[in-house]
Amino acid sequence: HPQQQRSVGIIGAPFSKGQPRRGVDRGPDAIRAAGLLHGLHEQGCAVKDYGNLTFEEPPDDEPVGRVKHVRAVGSANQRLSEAVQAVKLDGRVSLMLGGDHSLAIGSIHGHAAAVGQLAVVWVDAHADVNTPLTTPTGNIHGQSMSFLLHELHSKIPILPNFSWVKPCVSAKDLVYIGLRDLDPAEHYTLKLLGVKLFSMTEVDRLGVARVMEETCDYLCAKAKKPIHLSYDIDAIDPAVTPATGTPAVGGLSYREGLYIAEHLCQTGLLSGVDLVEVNPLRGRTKDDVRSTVSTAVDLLLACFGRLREGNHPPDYVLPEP
Ligand code: 4U7
Ligand code: MN
Ligand code: MN
Ligand code: MN
Repeated sequence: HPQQQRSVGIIGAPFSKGQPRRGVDRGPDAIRAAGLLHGLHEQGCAVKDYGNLTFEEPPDDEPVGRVKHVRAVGSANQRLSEAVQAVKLDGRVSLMLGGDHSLAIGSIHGHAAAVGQLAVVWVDAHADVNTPLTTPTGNIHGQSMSFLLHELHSKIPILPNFSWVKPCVSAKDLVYIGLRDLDPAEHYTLKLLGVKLFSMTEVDRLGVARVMEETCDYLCAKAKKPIHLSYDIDAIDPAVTPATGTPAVGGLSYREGLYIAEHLCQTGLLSGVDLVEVNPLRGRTKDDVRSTVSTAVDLLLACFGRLREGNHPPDYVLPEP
């Protein structure tokens, strides 16, 4: 495969109110500071950085039932959805740097609003499919997919600042990879809807190469829909990426994580990417943070064409003596 010129639009989303720990809002700047743009340029991507979004703090954002910061999460995601739509209308692959994983609501909503039906690949230790009525924690970063799935529409209560959210993903167009920490209601839901999933058990059984082959066969069975990749850094083992809010032992290796990104890039169908839950204030040491952030950058470079076998520009010629 000759490498094609990829056009990327970066949106920073320094938002943390989908979960309780401070610091995840520093993810976008940490990932930029670790050389993301330089790396993308170097591998021949046309990059436009749309900068960081700013978010309002709605007054009196009291919990609604168990759910925390509903109004802030709702309005932040509405902004993000519009920003993603603008990137797609500019003809670029949208790259959303989080921020917590509640941001997938706006990112996927905006992506679908711009391009139509999507295939979603959700790489995460967690399924993030609690509804506002099943959430054990009240944190919306554990509920994002429930707002997006057509099949769960009737289970979602009316929430302030969420009226703009319309479900846009069918259960058959969703694949999970890396799962290992699900709540009972989430497991019930995924079985009820027949969602395709490759938990860490399947990664162990099949190996990552077969997981990716089966993922793409499954998603491309009928039509080649644009792919939205939502990558939670906690999918990777916390030995490699400890600086995250909800680490879970027994995760993907660095190599498995990269393979997923390389394979999805090679489909030529990647149209939107999220990289979320990098929290530079977590982790015990500076090296913990460095390793987490540089892994995030490596995953993203792989999403946009970097191969471990090496790359060269399409017009490369050997110098004549
Ligand atoms: B992340 C949890 F209860 N399931 O709902 C919840 F264990 O975006 C965790 O994947 C969610 O990091 C983790 O709060 C959300 C919990
Ligand atoms: Mn997540
Ligand atoms: Mn997670
Ligand atoms: Mn997490």
